[in-house]
Amino acid sequence: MNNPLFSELVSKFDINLNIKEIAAYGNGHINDTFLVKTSPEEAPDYMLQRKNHKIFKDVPGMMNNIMITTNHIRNKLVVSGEKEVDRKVMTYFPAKDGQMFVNDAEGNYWTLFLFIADSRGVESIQKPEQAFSAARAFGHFQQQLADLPGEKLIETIPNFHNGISRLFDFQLSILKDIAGRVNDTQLLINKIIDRSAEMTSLQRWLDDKTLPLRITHNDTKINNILFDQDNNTLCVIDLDTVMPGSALYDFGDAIRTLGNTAPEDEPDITKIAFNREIFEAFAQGYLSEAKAFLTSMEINHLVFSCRYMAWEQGMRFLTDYLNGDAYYKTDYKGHNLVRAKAQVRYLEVLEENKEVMDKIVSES
Ligand code: ADP
Ligand code: GN1
Ligand code: MG
Repeated sequence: MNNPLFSELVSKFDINLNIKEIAAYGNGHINDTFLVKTSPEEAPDYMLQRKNHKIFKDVPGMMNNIMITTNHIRNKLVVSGEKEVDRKVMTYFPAKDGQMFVNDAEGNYWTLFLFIADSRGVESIQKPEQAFSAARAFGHFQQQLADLPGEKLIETIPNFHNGISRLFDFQLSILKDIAGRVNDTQLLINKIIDRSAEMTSLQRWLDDKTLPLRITHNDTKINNILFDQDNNTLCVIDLDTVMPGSALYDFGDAIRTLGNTAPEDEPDITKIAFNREIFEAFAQGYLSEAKAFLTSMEINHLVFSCRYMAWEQGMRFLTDYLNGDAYYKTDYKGHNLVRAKAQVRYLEVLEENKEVMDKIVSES
């Protein structure tokens, strides 16, 4: 695909590129990502990404967050003598007008960043060693940001992981029932509501400061980390949701995809089981980095956080289904319902494995 519109957008960035080809890339649920291949062959490639401004309502603020975060990490990498800085942190490029994005005629926001060569994102992990290094990378990312004052960052999506406000939105979608889907999903709705008193406690602990607010990634799905060809982790990507949050969100969200033997949208829920080995490796890798700065309250709730994130995500998918599929990209009719059912089943699986998970964390 060599759409002249894309080339024109790229030309507005403050960088001279010899474009060979621009093609759609990746399978994120939110943004639209394109790989900009350049010539000669050995020249770096880039990614052109349309940020979803319906979801991220303040794209300039979000890009400011990303620049503060990446500059902070970059400085640390330079000071530590890292040789491959541009492979260990994302590099965004400014437009010719100095802004970190370019607007098109329809008011969309486009950004340009360096494509990290010889890297790959994965949708699932089979090897415990890979889970260990992914966990270390997420833990290390939190640690790199531990001394960055949180008030510098905006909330790119307000109340993103706030269980109380997510529950409110869910209840609103049930009341409105705009797509007429409540009747058929009542059982699933009940499973979520039944757990709400326990699950909303995470937000209450943040509100009363029993849990500390840190700078967290907030979207630690396994495909938001890049590996090299030898399965070493390179870089944490998809920084749109980096903002103040709980360390528990990042641990729990990673286990949401990693601890599950099936994909998050598995239609056959009998395939959903707990991947004990991967969980163990992840807990060990994460704690090898994070034990140094986590409070005992956080460590004691790592297992709870896995259930919390599955509950929250199941509720978010179901809310979107009830709202007529307005938020997540879907591949087929009913995709969000399949996702919601799979998350709730995974939540039950996590409940069944609570003791074994507690034991692993206490021994890690
Ligand atoms: P989304 O928010 O839609 O998930 P991402 O920012 O995660 O979008 O990008 C989509 C995919 O593009 C990622 O899963 C990853 O495979 C790839 N990707 C993103 N950033 C880079 C990068 N800097 N270098 C190489 N690949 C990348
Ligand atoms: C979205 O952008 P992506 O695909 O990495 C979502 C996450 C969800 C995830 C579920 C900004 O992540 O919160 O956990 O889908 N991102 C946003 O797969 O809502
Ligand atoms: Mg992503």
